[in-house]
Amino acid sequence: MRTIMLAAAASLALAAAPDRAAAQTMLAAVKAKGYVQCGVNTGLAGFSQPDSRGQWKGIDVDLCRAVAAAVFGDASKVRFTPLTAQQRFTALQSGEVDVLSRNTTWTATRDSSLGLNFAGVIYYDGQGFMVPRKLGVKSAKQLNGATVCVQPGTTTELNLADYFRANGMTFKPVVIEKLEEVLNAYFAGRCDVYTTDVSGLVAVRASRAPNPADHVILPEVISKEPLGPVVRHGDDQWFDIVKWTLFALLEAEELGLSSKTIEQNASSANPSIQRFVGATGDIGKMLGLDNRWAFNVVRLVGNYGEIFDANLKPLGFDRGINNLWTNGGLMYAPPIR
Ligand SMILES: N[C@@H](CCC(=O)N[C@@H](CS)C(=O)NCC(=O)O)C(=O)O
Repeated sequence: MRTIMLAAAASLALAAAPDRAAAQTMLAAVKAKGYVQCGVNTGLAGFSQPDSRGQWKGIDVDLCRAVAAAVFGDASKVRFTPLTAQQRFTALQSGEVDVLSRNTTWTATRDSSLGLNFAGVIYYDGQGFMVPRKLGVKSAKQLNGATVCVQPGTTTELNLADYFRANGMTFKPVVIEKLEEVLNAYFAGRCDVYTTDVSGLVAVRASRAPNPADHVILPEVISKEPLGPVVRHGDDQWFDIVKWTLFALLEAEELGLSSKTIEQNASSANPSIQRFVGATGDIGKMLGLDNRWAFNVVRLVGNYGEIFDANLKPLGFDRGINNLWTNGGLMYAPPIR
């Protein structure tokens, strides 16, 4: 009896083995092709947008570059796939991209039934409304009957309906997939209101409005929009790599390590810094990476504060709740040990 059961277990193990052997890990696949394929926004200032030389810039882009730095010790080993809100999840599910880093809100549905894992939060946001100043609107509560421009496949569309229903108001949605076209519609006056994440409103007003002062962002923030990088279900090691790369950006800021100082500080006696730069411990190895993974992230891309200041500060963003927890914000990395 025992022999039969053992034999049965062995044949089961044998049957399962070819599958396991055939399935290449994400890390192995990324290393084999030589770059990280990263899904980004089609063009949102401060988050991901090509500059005049065609170089992608923004905090979401820098997260992709940081993953490349962690994996390859080279932040340039990354390619970008611009995706609309509606295209993004299919692109990740189908394997067209290895990571999606595109102002995407962490929700229960996306994290479960869409087959995805959120690696954390790179920017805590909330949804708001922008209106032309000349309408004289002071509060979202005055928007009853308004025509509202919105992009499909977003949490924005869902929150918009909830908010108007909850406040006993009606609205006429103008739903347009492409960012360029939805903005053209709003700036041409085809809608009274443009709604998206407040970060999107600030970025769009600063970078696309013919005259930014002609538009006001209303005071109401109607939702929670924790934005962060996403991977597919099914490869925990890759999930860990993206998650800890994001944490490394935060931890570096907390430890006072920046792209400018990390080489000098690498010899610091501080045990947390020693572990961070890979002088002690085997954190990199545990992730399947070089022990200098986090050192490379900061040396080549910077810490979270540097990335924020380079990309978002010039557009008028302040740190607010995106400050480190030690400065009264929500940004907090678990211990790298
Ligand atoms: N955070 C929301 C909204 C994300 C979103 O797609 N926002 C629009 C408006 S700012 C956008 O980024 N559009 C750019 C594009 O379609 O490329 C979500 O995850 O659903």
